[in-house]
Amino acid sequence: MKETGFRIPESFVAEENNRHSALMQREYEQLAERLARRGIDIERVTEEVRRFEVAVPSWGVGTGGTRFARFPGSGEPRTVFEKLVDCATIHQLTRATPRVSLHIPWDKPSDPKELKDFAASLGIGFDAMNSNTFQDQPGQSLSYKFGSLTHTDAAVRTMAIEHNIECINIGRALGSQALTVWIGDGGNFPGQIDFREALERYLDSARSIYRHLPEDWKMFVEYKLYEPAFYSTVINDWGTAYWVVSQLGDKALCLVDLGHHAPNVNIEMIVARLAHFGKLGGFHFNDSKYGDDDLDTGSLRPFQLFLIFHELVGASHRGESFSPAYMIDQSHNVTDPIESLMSSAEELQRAVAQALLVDRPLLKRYQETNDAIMALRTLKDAFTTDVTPILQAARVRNGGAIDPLGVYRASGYRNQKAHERPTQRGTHSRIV
Ligand SMILES: [Mn+2]
Repeated sequence: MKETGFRIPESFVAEENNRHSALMQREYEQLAERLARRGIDIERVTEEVRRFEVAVPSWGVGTGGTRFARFPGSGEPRTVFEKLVDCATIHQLTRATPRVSLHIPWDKPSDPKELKDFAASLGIGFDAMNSNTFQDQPGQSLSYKFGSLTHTDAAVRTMAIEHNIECINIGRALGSQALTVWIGDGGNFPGQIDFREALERYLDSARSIYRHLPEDWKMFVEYKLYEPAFYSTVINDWGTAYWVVSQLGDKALCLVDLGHHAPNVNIEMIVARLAHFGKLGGFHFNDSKYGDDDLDTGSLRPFQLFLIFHELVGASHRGESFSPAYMIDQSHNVTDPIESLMSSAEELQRAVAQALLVDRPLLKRYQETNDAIMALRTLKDAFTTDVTPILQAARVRNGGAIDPLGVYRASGYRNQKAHERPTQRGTHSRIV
């Protein structure tokens, strides 16, 4: 078994929790009283938050970078094993991230069984597999420069299909149950691509992958407005993705990456539509100011995140049987990636808790009487409630830290890793 190096001792987490537990308990009781006056049972909310889980991306624990440069931090993971140790630390303190979303070939295991056992020894598992046909790998016989699953050359399409099937096979060995497909295919000039034929080729290729999907697997089709194709992208929006997954079959679903839309797009309504149509597969969470997904989840638009979870809670109240896969997909350029991922998991739990506080019967009445201002007020009453004590209680009850960031910093984890991991070999950390 591979070495884990330094791990934060559980006794250290317990000691840190002890210092905060009296205050936490008092604030939890105060919030319980306030919520009870609104007819809300705090315990019901806390238990829901305890059940919320989000996957972290293997590529997210290294410093990302931009098109211009990458400034590595100290103690960055150099291997997939070291990445798993960092992911396990995030889960140890937050108890909200029990699975890792793996990227192939950046994190291709030489022995999937060994990697699975190592992850299990750390108390974590594997979420959706991510294929990569948007860049060429060393020694690759053909190039993806002009596309992959939609390439005009059938030989390139076959290579891309086979790579996706390889991802499924590795994922099966690891215990994963989903494949996320994102392609960069598209055109950079008007006239370069025949829009219709490119999409038809995508569907043909996707069908070949879908045929290899195990019975208990899902295939997520991820769309993105632009980049690297700056004029036209083949799978550019939710409508196109919806058409594709509808053609493929029941196991194919749409994946919503929050950063993959034009500015100001109403993402919460896209979420409502996909849930309505039974084709919402999952999320890549992040935040964005312009046209990319480089900001931490909830760092800029927490209200939008709340509105998305408000739609999800609404869908589950209607009894619709769906369980979206929640994953974080963000690049960390100036922060310690572990701190960013822990904070992002907490912001997601916060949005879940706030969404559970919405007085839905009241909102319904305001909608039916067309009272717009009171409808907004009903949402804002939930959104502006400080649910921090609920998040703290949920973490402690799950065995995590009251203050994950505080414990992480006090533990000296990063300094320990800086000693253990002295060399900086090419850590792949991009956004997809
Ligand atoms: Mn993504």
